[in-house]
Amino acid sequence: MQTIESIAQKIRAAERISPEEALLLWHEAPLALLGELATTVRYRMNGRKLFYNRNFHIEPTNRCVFNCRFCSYRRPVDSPEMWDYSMEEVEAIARSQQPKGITEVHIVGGVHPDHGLEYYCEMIRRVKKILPQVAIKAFTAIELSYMIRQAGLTIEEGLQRLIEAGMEAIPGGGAEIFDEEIRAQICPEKGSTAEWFEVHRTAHRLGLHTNATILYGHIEKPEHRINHLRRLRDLQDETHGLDAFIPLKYRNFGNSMSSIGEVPITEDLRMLALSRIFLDNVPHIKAYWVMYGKTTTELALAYGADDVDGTIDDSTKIYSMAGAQDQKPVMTISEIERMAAAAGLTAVERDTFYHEL
Ligand code: V47
Repeated sequence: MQTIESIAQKIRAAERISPEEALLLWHEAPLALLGELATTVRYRMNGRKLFYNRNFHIEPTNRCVFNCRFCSYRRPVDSPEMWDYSMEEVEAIARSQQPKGITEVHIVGGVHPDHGLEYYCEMIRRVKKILPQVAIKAFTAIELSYMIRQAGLTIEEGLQRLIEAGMEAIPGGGAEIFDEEIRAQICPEKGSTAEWFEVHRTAHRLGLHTNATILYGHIEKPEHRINHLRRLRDLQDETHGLDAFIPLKYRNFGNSMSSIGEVPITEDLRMLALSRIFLDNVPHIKAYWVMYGKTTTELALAYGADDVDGTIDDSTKIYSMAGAQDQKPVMTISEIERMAAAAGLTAVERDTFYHEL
């Protein structure tokens, strides 16, 4: 019979664990042991480096054809809180970042009913013209799938056009939870799990690097989380195109699932540690500080995370609207360096592709 100690030995010996073993760890391993094992794997894969980048977000609109139950960001077209930036406003945001040594812009927003593929190619071209040195990581797989299908193209043809316009990487959003039954309850209209995988698999074939996320801490159970990780590990065995995995904790302010509440920090740490242990083929685990807040992010560094995302410069609203502590999210390089030092790590600036700068 399998014991926690025999599974721990496998992890220490760099052997892969099964979904059943991961589930046993989830339910029965002491949190401190998970921290120790995740840290062993993290040192093996990333040494004592803590990665970060200089980045900002552009969120062109919060109009969306979908109405995900967990989303605090979407607004209907007639709401005074709805925004839909013009191309000139997007350009002005890009221009405001010119002097800051930024290396990445992350562009995501709602799935707008009227803006098509060509509109977004034009947006990428204009941002790239203003910030030629900056890598464009743009659009969740769900936004991409929608705009490409609306244009009557295959995913491959649509991605090719975006790549020609200047898109260089795809963020991990839109994954939510891959289990189809849970997904149908929290985001019934949204693009499917199969669509998410089709976009990422095709992107990897075309040479794009992508990230993956999970939205956890709502109505799903530990087995759904492990199954989500298992599907990603299988994809990565096949394509090797995922750079980072980002567990996203469900934040409950201002959306129609608010009554569910939020899971405790101990569960965040379990999620991070099991992600690091299970995804033995994904190089980086990102503790997205904007979503966790800075204190939990610091704890995350003892549970497998080797990346905290970036400086952000108060450019994203998705999490402040969902109840995150930092209503104006900004992280300075010296804050990141202090956080790294407190964890016995060295802060390393990276670009979008994890080249050290
Ligand atoms: O897909 C929306 C999530 C995601 C809530 O790839 C929520 O580097 C919690 O994917 N509570 C978009 N989460 C953000 C995202 C992301 C963020 C940072 C870095 C990267 C990357 C990707 O935000 C959505 C959804 O899963 N989300 N509402 C909420 N109330």
